[in-house]
Amino acid sequence: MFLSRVANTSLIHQRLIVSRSLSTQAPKYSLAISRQVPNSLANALTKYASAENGPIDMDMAKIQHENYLRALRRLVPTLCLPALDKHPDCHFVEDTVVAIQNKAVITKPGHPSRQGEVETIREVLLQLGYDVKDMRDHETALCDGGDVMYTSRHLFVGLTNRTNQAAVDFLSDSFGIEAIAVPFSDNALHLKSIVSHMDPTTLLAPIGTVGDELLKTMKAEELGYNVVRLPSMLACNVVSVNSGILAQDEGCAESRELLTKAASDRNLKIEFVDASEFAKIDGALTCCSVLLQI
Ligand code: CIR
Repeated sequence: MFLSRVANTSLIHQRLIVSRSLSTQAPKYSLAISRQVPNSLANALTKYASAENGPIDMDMAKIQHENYLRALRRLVPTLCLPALDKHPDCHFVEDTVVAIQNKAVITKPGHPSRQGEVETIREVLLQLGYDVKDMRDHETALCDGGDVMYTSRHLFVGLTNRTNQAAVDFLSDSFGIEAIAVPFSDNALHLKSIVSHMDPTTLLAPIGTVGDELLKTMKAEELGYNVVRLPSMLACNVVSVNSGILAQDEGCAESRELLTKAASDRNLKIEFVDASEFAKIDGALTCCSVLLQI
């Protein structure tokens, strides 16, 4: 009893310390991790993408992934791990880990076919000297990293078909940051399929009720976020790294124009990459890398 009270007090204290250090400064990333596209990609999971997009074009997917890596490497050195052909979604590395400063939580992805992807990521993070916690040690927690958005000011976690409340608690305890759970209607795969951040005070969200509802649930306005609204939901998923933005070249000229202006207003370089093959399997841009501050 006494010990557990001491443990609780120290946890609260730890959280307060971390909360005080949350800042509006964008983090400096020193490394990104990605993974090659597996030859089994055609068997990747898909639920939300329109069937009209047609089947995966394997050659095009590999070209798009290479272009993504080339663009990312202009912003941060990027390690590309070998593909795991047994796991058709393995290059969506974002779902396997959440890393903040020197701490990392290896997730237990919400779909069983993805759970075997995490072990190699854990090994890499241990090699890099990370303080690693493993969600697989928890009985019930499930989480895809695509549901976790850390803006440097807040840690938002979408409650979806892939991520549950036990994971929110696990992340809060592991990072010493009170995570904000964001209940979610079943209209996209992950939180970051709908909203992402350009910098610590700017969010991107789609115009329309899906965006309106999500921003309200996140209390984005009360928490002091400026929101850039775009006509295309796919365009709202950007990788924000080291004064640069990787955005999707997904055919919506108005979204492209609004993003270009928003980036220039914030002194951020912006580069557009085509990820249309990944959109066919519910993937976007953030999902293809994990950003690290080692
Ligand atoms: C899946 O359903 O798990 C994959 N086909 C897509 C994962 C995309 N990940 C992400 O946006 N973080």
